[in-house]
Parts: sequence; structure tokens; C-alpha cells
Amino acid sequence: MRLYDYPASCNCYKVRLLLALLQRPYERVPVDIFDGDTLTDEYVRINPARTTPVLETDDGCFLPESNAILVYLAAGTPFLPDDAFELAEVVRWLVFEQTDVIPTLGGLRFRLLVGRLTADAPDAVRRKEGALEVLRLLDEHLATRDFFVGGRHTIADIAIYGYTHLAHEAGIGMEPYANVRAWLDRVAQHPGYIEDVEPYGANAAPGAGRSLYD
Ligand SMILES: N[C@@H](CCC(=O)N[C@@H](CS)C(=O)NCC(=O)O)C(=O)O
Repeated sequence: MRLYDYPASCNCYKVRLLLALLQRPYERVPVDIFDGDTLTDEYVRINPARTTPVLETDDGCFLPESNAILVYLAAGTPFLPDDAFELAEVVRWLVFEQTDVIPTLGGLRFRLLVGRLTADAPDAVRRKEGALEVLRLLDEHLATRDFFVGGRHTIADIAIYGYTHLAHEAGIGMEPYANVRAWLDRVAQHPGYIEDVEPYGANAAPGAGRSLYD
């Protein structure tokens, strides 16, 4: 397997984390999304949406979308439940992560870290309000549970963990969210856990590189 991977992306990190937990060997193909690597004709054949991560399977198929990759890799393992209701709950959190966690927490962190927004900009304020609402909801869910679904570590946790564990880099104080903090510790204690998210490169600043964002 090959993983087309941008090291500062938490969408890519989610996949690397699951691969580590499953102890699956793979080749990492670095994609500098701010140096035009996703803008080539070759990359559009791999992923028409020009995003990372993409998994190339042992059969030579290309699978984009981080959470689809998580489902593919977790199938047949304890990280993806067999029970129909639990499976649907995992899907619920995978969807929530994409629609609610990423645009708020993830989008705010990226833009603040690379200087695309200042904390007082209206878009930053709007994203932060959304992030606080997301964290409130996550904290409430975790008040009575150790993990998001079925009382055990699944890809629902891995997906939500990706950007949530770096919420402080989005300028968010985690003090009010004790249940989320305890859950972050539980995820980090799982055998095989890794955390290898790298800082954004200087070319991620506005106008400094070539990407979908510029
Ligand atoms: N929904 C997609 C989002 C992927 C995405 O937006 N990836 C960003 C990095 S986090 C990217 O590769 N952007 C490409 C670019 O800016 O050229 C997923 O979960 O995989």
C-alpha cells in the first residue's frame, strides 16, 4: 500500500494513526500541497479532487477521502463494529467530523497557524464559535462514555481525534472540556499510538506557494 500524504495535515495523520495501530506496513509518498504537487495532471488521475490523503491499495486502486480510507483499513478489525447500529453510529461521527469539526477547529487552526486569518477577523470569530459548540457537544457525549461508539476505540475516535487533539493550536482553551481531555488521554494510551503531525511549511503562507488555496 502507498499513502499519498501531506505531513502537516490531520486528515493524513488520521490515516497514519490507524495504520500504526493496526501495524500495517505501507510506503509514504510525500505530497507538498503548497508546492503545486496536487495541481499536476498525474495527481488529478490519482484524485480528481486534488486533496490528500489518498491510499493506493495493494491492488493498485486509489482511494481518496480520509474517512473512507479509515473504513477500508478498519474493515474486519475491532476498529469498525459489525453491529448495524454501532456501525451507523460510527458513520454518524465520521460525517460529523467532516461537516462540523473540520470547518471549525481544523479550518481555524490552519488559517491562524499560516497567517491566512488573524484571531479577530470575522471569519476566525465565526469558526471559533463553531469550534466551541462542537467541543461542547463532544464533551457532553463523552460525559457518559469512554469512547464515541460501543465503549471501545473505533475509527470514530480516530477521526474526531485528528483535529481535536490540536484544538489549542486554533487558540482554544481546553480547560472547560474535562471529558474531552480525559478521552484524548485514553486515545493516546492505546498500544501503537503515534503523533507525528509536522508543522506547516513556510510555503503554506498566503501567496507563498501554489495550492488549491491560492
Ligand atoms: N474531505 C477530505 C479533505 C481533504 C483535504 O482537504 N485535504 C487537504 C489537506 S488537510 C489537501 O490536501 N488540500 C490540497 C490542496 O490544498 O492542494 C478528506 O477528509 O480527505
